[in-house]
Amino acid sequence: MKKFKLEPQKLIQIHDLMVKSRVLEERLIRMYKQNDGYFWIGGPGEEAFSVPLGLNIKKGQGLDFDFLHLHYRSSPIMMCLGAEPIDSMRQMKNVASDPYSGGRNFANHYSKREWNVVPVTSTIETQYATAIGTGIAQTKKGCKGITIVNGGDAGTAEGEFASCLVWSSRPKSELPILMIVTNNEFGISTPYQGQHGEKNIADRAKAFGIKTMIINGNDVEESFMAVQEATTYVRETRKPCFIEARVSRLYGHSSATGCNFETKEVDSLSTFENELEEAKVLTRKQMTDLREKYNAEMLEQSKGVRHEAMPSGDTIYDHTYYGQKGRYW
Ligand SMILES: Cc1ncc(C[n+]2csc(CCOP(=O)(O)OP(=O)(O)O)c2C)c(N)n1
Ligand SMILES: [Mg+2]
Repeated sequence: MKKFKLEPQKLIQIHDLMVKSRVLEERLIRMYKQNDGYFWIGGPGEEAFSVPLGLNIKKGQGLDFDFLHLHYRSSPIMMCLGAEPIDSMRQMKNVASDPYSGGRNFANHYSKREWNVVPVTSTIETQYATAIGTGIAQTKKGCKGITIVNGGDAGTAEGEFASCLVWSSRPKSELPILMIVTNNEFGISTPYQGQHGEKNIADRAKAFGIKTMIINGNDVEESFMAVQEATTYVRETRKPCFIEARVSRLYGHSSATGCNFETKEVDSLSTFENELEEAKVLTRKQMTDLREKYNAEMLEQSKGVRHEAMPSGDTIYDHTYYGQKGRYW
C-alpha cells in the first residue's frame, strides 16, 4: 500500500482537480466529435504533474506574481487557478463569450491578463522566448514573482528553447525562470527515440549550470515535492530551475489523430484513485460520485454553449495590431 506523505485534505483537493480537468477534456473531445467545435488539443495524461504545479503558483496580475507561459496541454493548471470549465467549452465552440479569444482561437489556448497567463500560441515553443521577457522584467524591477514556462519534448528542437537556456543562465544575470518540459515521448507521430541524441532533455539544462530534476510526472506526490522544491528554489535564489516530467499522452496528439483513449499508456488518474482507495483516503463510491457530478454539470453547460452566439464578422481585427486603427496606417 502506498504511504502518502501529503495530508489527506491535500490529496483530496488534488484528486478533485484531476477529475475536474479530465472530465472537462473528455467533454471537449465529445463536443468535437459531435461537431460542436473544429479542433481539439489538450492535457489528458498530464494531470498528476500539472495539478501539483497549479497548486504551487502565486496567482495574480503584475510582476510580483508568477507569469505563466503555458501550452495547449495546460488545462489542469487553469483549473487549479480557478478557471471555469464552461469558458473552455466556449472556446471549443468558438462562441463570442469565450473570454480567452472571443471565439477566435483553438481549444485550450488560454489568455488571462488578471492571472498573468500569457496567450497560448499554436506555434510551439514561442512561450520559451516570451518567458525570457518576463524573467528579465521581474529581475530588473526586483519583484517577487517568478516565470514559469512549459512545453513538450519535441518542441525542444526549436531555437526558442535554446534561447531560454542561454538567457536564464547567464552568470550574474540569471533569471527566475522555472523551465518545464513534459516529455510524453512523441511529437505528433514522431517518436522521441529517433530524435534525441541526448540521454535526457534535462541534460541540456545541466550543461548551462541550471539545477535540474527528472521526475515521473505520472506520480502525484513525486510531482508535488519536485514542483514545491523547484518553485521555492527559483523564488529564493532568483535563478532558473529545470524539470523534465515524464508523462502520458492519453488521447493522442489532438483531434487530428482521432483523440481516442490510449489504453497502453499509464493513466495517472486511475493509478492515483487505486492508491487513494487502498489507503482509505477516499472510497470508490466517493470518487465515482465526484466524476458523475462533474460529468452532469459539464454536460449541461455544453448544451447551453451550443446556443451562444458566434463572434460577429466586424470583430475580426479586434485585439490584433492591424485592428489598432490609426496607428499603423
Ligand atoms: C513552430 C511550429 N512547428 C511545428 C508545429 C506543428 N506541431 C504542432 S504540435 C507539434 C508537436 C509537439 O510535440 P511536443 O513538443 O512533444 O508536445 P506534445 O504535443 O507532445 O505535448 C508540432 C510539430 C507547430 N505548431 N509550430
Ligand atoms: Mg511530446
